[in-house]
Amino acid sequence: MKRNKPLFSLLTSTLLICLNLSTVVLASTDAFQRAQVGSIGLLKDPWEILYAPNGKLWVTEQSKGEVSEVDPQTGAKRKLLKIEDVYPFVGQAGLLGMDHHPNLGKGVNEDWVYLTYTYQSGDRPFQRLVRYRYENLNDLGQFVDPKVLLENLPSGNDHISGRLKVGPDNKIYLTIGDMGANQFGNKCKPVESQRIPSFEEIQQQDWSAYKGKILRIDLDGSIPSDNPEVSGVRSHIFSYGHRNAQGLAFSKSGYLFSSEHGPKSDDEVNRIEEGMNYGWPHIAGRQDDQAYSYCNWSSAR
Ligand SMILES: [Ca+2]
Repeated sequence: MKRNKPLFSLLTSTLLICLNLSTVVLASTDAFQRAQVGSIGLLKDPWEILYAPNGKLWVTEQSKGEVSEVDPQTGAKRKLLKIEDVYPFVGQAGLLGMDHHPNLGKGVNEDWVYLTYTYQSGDRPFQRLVRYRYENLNDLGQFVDPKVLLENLPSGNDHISGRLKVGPDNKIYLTIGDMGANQFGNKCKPVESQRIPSFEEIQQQDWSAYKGKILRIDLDGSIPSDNPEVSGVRSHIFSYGHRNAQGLAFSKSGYLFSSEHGPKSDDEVNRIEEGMNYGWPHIAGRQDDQAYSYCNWSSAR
């Protein structure tokens, strides 16, 4: 949690220590320290950063389609994976979220890493969920044996979201945004965050209604049998009415939280519960009488 302290107090409680040319640590009486890992330019456009079981950082670089291991002490960087068919579509597309199975490295043959990225099919971008196996030979790990779990998911050039977490229930949670519909270059496309897929769409594996949703996915890509029914239809959808939920985290007690970008205001942190509607595009932030009103430009085509 960020604590607000007067600037003067913060300055007087901090001590700048230079460890070496590439590392600067800002020590303070606070519980947090800030350090620069490696040189400027070490990473191009990092999108997901997580701790691997060996204490190294695993980082996705969005436009390069690469996953690297970075030593948080020295900044040494080593490539683990390059995904060749990542589609560097303009805007927010590319290699996005990543998480690993909680049992990775525990010797129980569940050394799985999950990633989501944009690819091209025909002339359109889509999002894909893939699984790799982490193989550790002589302390030099690599990602091998790719397997596509789910594809033809909505993608685009804006508000793709793409945050991915493996929950304590061993399900994959994946955020999919509203694709920036109803604004800027996408102003003629309607926001579909409230659209619920029909039974027939799900039967036909048509995932086009997944825009503006948080998905809950079995580890093999299928629809969990205990997912909520929304308007009578069970699908990968766990919650809906989202704009651009780029943050996803589980608390120690198992609650799922998500941060979400608002329309120039009303950024949100939500506790995500199954089957719930989080309001977009009819409500931004709290439901109140403040300035936000939904102007559906796409309906004026
Ligand atoms: Ca909302």
